[in-house]
Amino acid sequence: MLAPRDSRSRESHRLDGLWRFRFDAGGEGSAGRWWQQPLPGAREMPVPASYNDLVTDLAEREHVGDVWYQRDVQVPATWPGRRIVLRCDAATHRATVWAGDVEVAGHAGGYTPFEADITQHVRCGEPFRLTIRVNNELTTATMPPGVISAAAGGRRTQRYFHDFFNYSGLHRSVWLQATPRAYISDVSVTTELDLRAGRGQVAFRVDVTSDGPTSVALHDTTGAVVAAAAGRRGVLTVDGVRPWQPDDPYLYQLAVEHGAGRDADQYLLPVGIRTVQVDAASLLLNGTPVRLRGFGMHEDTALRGKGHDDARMVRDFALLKWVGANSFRTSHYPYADEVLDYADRQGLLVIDEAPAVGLHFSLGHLGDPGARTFTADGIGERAQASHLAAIAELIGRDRNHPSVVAWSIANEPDTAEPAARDYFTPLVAAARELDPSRPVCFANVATAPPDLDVVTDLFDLVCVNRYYGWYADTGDLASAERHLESELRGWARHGKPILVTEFGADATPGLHMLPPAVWSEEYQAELIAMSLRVFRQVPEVIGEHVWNFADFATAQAVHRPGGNHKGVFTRDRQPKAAAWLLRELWRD
Ligand code: BDP
Repeated sequence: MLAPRDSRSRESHRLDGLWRFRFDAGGEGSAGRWWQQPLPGAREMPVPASYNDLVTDLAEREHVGDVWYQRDVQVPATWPGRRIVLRCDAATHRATVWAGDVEVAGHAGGYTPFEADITQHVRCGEPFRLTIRVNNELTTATMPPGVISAAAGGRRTQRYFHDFFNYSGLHRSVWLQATPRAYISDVSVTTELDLRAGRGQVAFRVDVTSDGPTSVALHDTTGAVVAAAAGRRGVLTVDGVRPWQPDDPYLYQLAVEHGAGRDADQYLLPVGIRTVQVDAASLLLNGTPVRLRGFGMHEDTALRGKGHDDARMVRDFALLKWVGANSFRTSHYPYADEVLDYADRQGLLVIDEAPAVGLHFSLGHLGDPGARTFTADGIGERAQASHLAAIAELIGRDRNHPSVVAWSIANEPDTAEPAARDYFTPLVAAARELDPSRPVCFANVATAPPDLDVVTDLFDLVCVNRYYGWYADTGDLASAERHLESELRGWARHGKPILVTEFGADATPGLHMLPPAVWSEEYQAELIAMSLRVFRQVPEVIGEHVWNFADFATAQAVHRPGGNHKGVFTRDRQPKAAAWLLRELWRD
């Protein structure tokens, strides 16, 4: 799906701000057809934001079920004859949308956009009532999964198997857009490089909704056309190419035109020309081995929760650069479009992850000992269908970003369970078919070491999350060092690049201990230093992503005081001791 980008023929307005809002624990709104009137008993709530940390009542903060958002939207008087589209960047986790009295869209999946053509349901120059019902229930049919049970007082509680708070609401912008009636519905590009010849190639495919001429022109940053072609498919050759690379994230602009005269549509797509390949145990960017330094992150801040915030994003990227990181994983769901666009411009490398987390019903404090995951009533066919849709939406949204170097299709599934193989085989095949140009990976869990894991051979990279020195060998870094190295050598037998996608320790900011002990800033720093030492001993290890970039909110749990404190930055984005250490170790 094409992101909103204004052009000669396209105009878009963010509908951000305060909306009318109401909780609906009993599901009265659907029966009472709340979309047909100004929302009864409404308060105001900001969009984009999670609503959870803006309320003062626990039942509301941890509400399970529907909430309603509503506002009036003025349609510009200048839009007659245009196609008018309503787009929602993220409604977590499921939404139904009404324009006036008419239901125009429904969508499942909390971190990817959806849109509706509302041309027939609105009048130019007049306002209409926009209503969005958002539901945050997680079940064994959703990604991520969860289980709902009844609690005292008729309240329902939501259990889930992932370690971040189930923030809910309209987390990203809602848009009103206008395009020509006959329009460009999709564009995809893949790029190749012949560095010796100084030549790049951009293979393009354009989908349109009507007959008529289609053409593309690639512009450099001065606006000069460096290559052009007619038609909906083809390959542009760029002589004297300036490749996209982390220290020079050069972006061309592909101008796609469809149709003729006043009604022609134009879509403008930033394009970075670069290649990504796996060669034996190396990850090659533009033909050269690249070592990944960075973090698993979260979209998480005080008050806004998972609401997208440009201010947070700019600070996060400034800290990534300050600490010497070159990459991050969008753990554990697709991040806002704005983040991927910014990564393209900043030269950060991204492992882009599907929202498939918590597919492990016996894991640690979140699971039940001995529980099986991949069963008909558990993560079975319904979950697999949602997972497949989530992968398709992730790749459909992000495949044109040069910053994205791999797809991660799950975090810590129980891949020691034999049934995991049948579950994952079609998902990996689908990811490859949707995008043959990037490696596919998943983040392996500690309970599925090399001798128990049943799926790793299906993937291109070996990504492992390991907590030696924290959940295992707690407080004993000498044993942790031995065990970490020995396990990584076990993974090296696959002959593929190994990326350690998680390792780390909680640290309470301001807690200092000599000798270092768990929860102190010193222990977190020492564990990270030890881990980096080990990674440098194992040639197949091509990168390290510390867990986590910053402290973040989780569900209430006895060992999560105010959340997870494995951040090397605090939740308000200030450095702990480990951040200073990484800055020493990572900066070239
Ligand atoms: C891993 C998960 C991550 C958790 C982390 C932890 O992938 O989401 O937050 O452990 O326990 O199991 O801190």
